[in-house]
Order: sequence, then C-alpha cells, then structure tokens
Amino acid sequence: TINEATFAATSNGENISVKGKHRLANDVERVVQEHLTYVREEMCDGWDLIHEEGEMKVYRREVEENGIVVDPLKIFHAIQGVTGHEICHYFWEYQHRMEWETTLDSTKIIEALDQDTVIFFQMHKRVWPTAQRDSCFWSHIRCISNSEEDQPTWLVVNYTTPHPLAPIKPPQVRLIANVAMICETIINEPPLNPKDIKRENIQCKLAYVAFVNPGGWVPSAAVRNVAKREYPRFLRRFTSYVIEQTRDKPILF
Ligand code: 16H
Repeated sequence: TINEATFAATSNGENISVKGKHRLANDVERVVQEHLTYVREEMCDGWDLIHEEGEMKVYRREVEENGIVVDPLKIFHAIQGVTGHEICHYFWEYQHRMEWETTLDSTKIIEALDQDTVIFFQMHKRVWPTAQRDSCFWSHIRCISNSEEDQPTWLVVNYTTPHPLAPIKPPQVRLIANVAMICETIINEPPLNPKDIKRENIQCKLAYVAFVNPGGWVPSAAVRNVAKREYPRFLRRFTSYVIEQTRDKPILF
C-alpha cells in the first residue's frame, strides 16, 4: 500500500514523494550506493595512470559513446591536516564554490530538496572553439558510519537531472555528469583523549570519481587534453583551499 511504500510512481513514470521524502530520494539512494560499490573496485585492465603528483594519482579509462569521449576518471589523493567532513563540506557548500572553481562562470541553487540535497544550475566557462556548456544536477552530501571505532565516510554526489527552472536553451549544450567525492579520515597515533587530536595527526584519503559526457560532439583530443590538465588543477586548488580555510579552525569531525 501507499503507506508502506516510501514512493509511488505516477503513470508517466514520475516519482511523487510520500511520507516526507523528496521526489528524487530514490535516485539519490541508488546513485550513492553505486558509488560506494564502484569506488572499492580494483583499478585493473584499461585504467591508465595519466598524472601523478605527490600523493595524487589520476586514472582514466578511454571510452567513447557514439564518437563522444566519456572517459571515466578516478583520482586518489591523501591530504594532511583535514578531515573527510571538511573536504566534503567545502565541496558541497555553494558559498565557497566560486573561491576554488576556475571552470565556472556562475553557480546557483534552484531548489533545495532537503537539508542535504540541493539542485544546482551552473554555467561553465566556454572552452574555445566549442559551444558553451551548462549543467543542472542534484548535489547530495552524506555521512556514513561504518563502525563505532572508525571515523565515518563522507561523500558528495553530483548527478545530472532535468528541471523546469533550467530548460536547455540552444546553442548552449548541457553537460551530463555523475561525480562523487568520497572521503575517509585517518587518525595517526591517536591520543588517549580524542580532544587532544591535532591537525598534524589527521589525514583525509580522498577518491574523486567522474563520469562526464560533454553532451555534444567535441574533438576527442581536445576533451582529453582539457581533462588531463583541468582535473589535477581542480584538485590541487580545491584541497589547498580547504587546508587554508580550516588551518585555524577547530577540527570538524
Ligand atoms: O566536480 C567539480 N565541480 C563541481 C562543483 O562545481 C561540479 C561538477 C559537475 C560538472 C559537470 C556537470 C555537473 C557537475 O561535479 C570539479 C570539476 C572539475 C572539472 C575539470 C574539467 C573537466 C573537463 C571535462 C571536459 C568537458 C568537455 C568540455 C568541452 C571541451
């Protein structure tokens, strides 16, 4: 019955929300679980290490769909002195975004689905000579406790969705993306009293996973070059930003 189900589907396949859950809650749940499974998979056949810089390793698998480059990407990194919660907080929070993003002209929230899930509309910087791209996606932040002793896993997922407030207006092209930032916090030589943990004792192990479809034809070599340059640049800049912002603040576990 409808009382037992969290969701009901209308005849045209739309989700309607029941019992206070928002209309995309099922999608959010599915995509979050897919990322948690996918991030644990071994990096073997087909993955190329395309960039290495200190603790940062950038892998990609070359994949094309109908002649369009949709290379899956996985980055692993370890950042000293910050927690997974802090990394995810600064990645998700819209107020900080334009301070570390260099690939955007604008960002705005067009709907809040719940406390942890919002829908963004973003205008991306034009990459010459291709058409300008925009994106519309739900963005969800979550904390997952694994056990009493371990620090929880934090993650953010950005996933493309259509929205009546964000119609596609040609010649603009819409990026299609499924992106996750997944973080674990490691405490080295934990002091007896958790209150004595200092930033020098903590480290965040980060995985950033991206499936991005440019949404229309772009020369393969151009996309691959832009990606190879921009993803490491993004992660370098973003993580330095978080280190800078949190340096003199109490640790956010
Ligand atoms: O994840 C990043 N930023 C998020 C917050 O702004 C948004 C992001 C996203 C992207 C697209 C659609 C939805 C959501 O998750 C950091 C992104 C860093 C981007 C590096 C550049 C990627 C270049 C890919 C090539 C695309 C082709 C463009 C035409 C040449």
